Amino acid sequence: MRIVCLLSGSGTNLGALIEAQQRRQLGNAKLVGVFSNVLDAHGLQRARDANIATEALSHRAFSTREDFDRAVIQRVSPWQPDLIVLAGFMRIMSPVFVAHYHGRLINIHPSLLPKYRGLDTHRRALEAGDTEAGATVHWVTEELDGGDIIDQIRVPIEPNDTVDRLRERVLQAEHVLYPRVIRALSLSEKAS
Ligand code: NHR
Ligand code: GAR
Repeated sequence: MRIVCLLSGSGTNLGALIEAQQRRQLGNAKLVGVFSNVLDAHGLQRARDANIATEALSHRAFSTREDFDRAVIQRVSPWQPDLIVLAGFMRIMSPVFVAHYHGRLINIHPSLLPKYRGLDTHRRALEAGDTEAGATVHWVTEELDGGDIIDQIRVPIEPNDTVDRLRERVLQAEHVLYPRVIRALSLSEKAS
């Protein structure tokens, strides 16, 4: 199963996937390409260090979301992905992109969906007085963070938590969850 990762920043989730692959813990999945909309994203360097092909294209160079999405498809399609994984990818994709990769596109989101779609999830969980937070892997549809849930991981919220501490604890949990989900998907697909 050929995996392409889209990211915008640090790429610690990509790092966890690379490590899982090196430990032979990613089932039949193989990372074949990494794309970023941020030209100097640290995640691109992680990919290069692991000898994974990279492409980058700034959304700022495009006047519409659809034009950007079509350009992303052009960069990504030569890699022939069976699965595209969003990992800290910060651009909402238009229906052009979602339809093209329908059923092959997943995201990791830092909340226990359906709670807290969108951004600023940790602050919202703390302000609500929640006792647990977590992360969710879901299929990507046109509805932001609204596609079917594949798997979740729960993280306790501690009495004197801050946004930064909670974010870090959820991120550590994501590094367990994402490799687990991708391994399971790769093993449930035939002829991968
Ligand atoms: N695209 C679609 N169509 N559907 C989803 O469910 C998506 C998606 C693209 C990304 C990740 C998501 C998250 O996990 C994701 C899910 C970006 C924003 C956002 O508001 C919101 C949610 C997510 C990703 N982005 C702003 C935008 O205008 C830019 C914000 C910024 O650059 O900092 O695209 O949370
Ligand atoms: C992760 O917590 C991920 O769930 C979140 O950004 C972080 C990326 O970390 N995604 C979003 O908020 C998407 N809007 P990473 O770059 O270190 O993998």
